[in-house]
Amino acid sequence: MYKFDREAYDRRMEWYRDARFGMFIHWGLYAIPARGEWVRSIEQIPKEDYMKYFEEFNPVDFDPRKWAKAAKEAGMKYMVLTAKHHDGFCLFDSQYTDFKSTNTKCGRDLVAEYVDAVRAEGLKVGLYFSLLDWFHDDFPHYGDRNHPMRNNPAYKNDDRDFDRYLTYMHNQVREICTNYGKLDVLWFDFSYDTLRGEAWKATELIKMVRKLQPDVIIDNRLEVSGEGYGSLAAGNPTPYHGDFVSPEQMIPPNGIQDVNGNDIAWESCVTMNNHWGYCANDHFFKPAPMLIKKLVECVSKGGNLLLNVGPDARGNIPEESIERLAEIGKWMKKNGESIYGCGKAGIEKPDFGRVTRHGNHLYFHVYENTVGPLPLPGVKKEEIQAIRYVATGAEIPVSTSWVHSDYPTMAFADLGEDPVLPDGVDTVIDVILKK
Ligand code: H79
Repeated sequence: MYKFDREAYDRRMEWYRDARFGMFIHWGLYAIPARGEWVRSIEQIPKEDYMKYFEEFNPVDFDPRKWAKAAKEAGMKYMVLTAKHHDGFCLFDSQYTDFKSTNTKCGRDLVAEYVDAVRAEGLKVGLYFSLLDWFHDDFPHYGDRNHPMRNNPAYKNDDRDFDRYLTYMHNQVREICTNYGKLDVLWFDFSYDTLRGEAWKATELIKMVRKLQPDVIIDNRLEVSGEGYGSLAAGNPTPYHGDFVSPEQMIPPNGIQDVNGNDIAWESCVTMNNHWGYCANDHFFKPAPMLIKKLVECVSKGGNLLLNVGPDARGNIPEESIERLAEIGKWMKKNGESIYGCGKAGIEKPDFGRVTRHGNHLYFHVYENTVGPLPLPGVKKEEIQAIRYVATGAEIPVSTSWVHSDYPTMAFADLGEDPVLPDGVDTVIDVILKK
């Protein structure tokens, strides 16, 4: 019988809850076709044809120190790199396959260089590992709804040995948990149809992972895909429940609660444009102020944001992403206090923006000017010790204006003439409550 160890859980989750902001990196052979990481499946490309990217792969600009610096400068506290995505190509030197970066022109163990670089910048190290493997002959082909060969009867599943695939998959997980030092996050992706939980021999897998990496934080996708909450939320935790819920390309409207109504840990993974892997023709990047608002939204709902970049075939993070990371970083330097270690405010969301909280500090993110003094819903005048701008520490008076004499208990802040631009994220105020 599995028993959920709340104490061990809270201990290993502490840094992760405080961090709030991480970088996701989708990178592999698919950077060469440059149509996203699902290209082999979407275009139903046979293995032989996909091999041309393996022959070509040579990321001459690969420099994970640059990636880690960009993440750190953006105010991110952890990074998660696709050690292997669904196409099965390994960025690490696996002894169980030839389909790996060390066998390409580049000849390097890219995961090894990555983990060193991330640690050198003082960030937490995460690896993504795909449960699907479209390269492995024993993974379901024909009839599997995600597989590139799903419609081709020449790839019937009859003589496949899925157990052999599981041995392979478990062996590779052992490798990444053994050969790259202490891992902070392990991001499995993903379960679907009958392929979930014990179909992956998940109890055995997790037992091994926990033995090798006792404190690693694991997502919930050994039992669900992006839309599911998993067994921890359902109140009947399996041994492989994972440590956080992993909504994909969405921010949960009210955060995420378990069956008892208690808030639980989650992390939204979100792309900057509309693809995870590098996509040459996707220039629709969310503007930096929008990304900052998404981060604030996650924190105000008690979650993390894992923001993705997709480096190109040479190993460079796209210029659009670099620009946005820098702009976010500028904001984080000034206002990070309202993000790190913060969570739900526990008060109603105001019309003009959002609120995060750390202890007796309520951080009001003011996205647009109010007409008249700024209402602080849920805050009484007599509770306030002081109000300060987060960026400068400058004092903000509690309003004494007659215009809100109808609100004897709710406090208002007097921002005076300070203009907030319609797209603004630069007005963050700290309402310090008396202890
Ligand atoms: O690694 C990223 C994705 O490749 C993987 N998880 C994130 C973190 C993933 N995203 N979605 N899915 C897995 C589920 C499958 C979605 C699909 Fe589709 C819808 C596959 C085919 C249609 C999205 C749209 C992917 C290709 C087109």
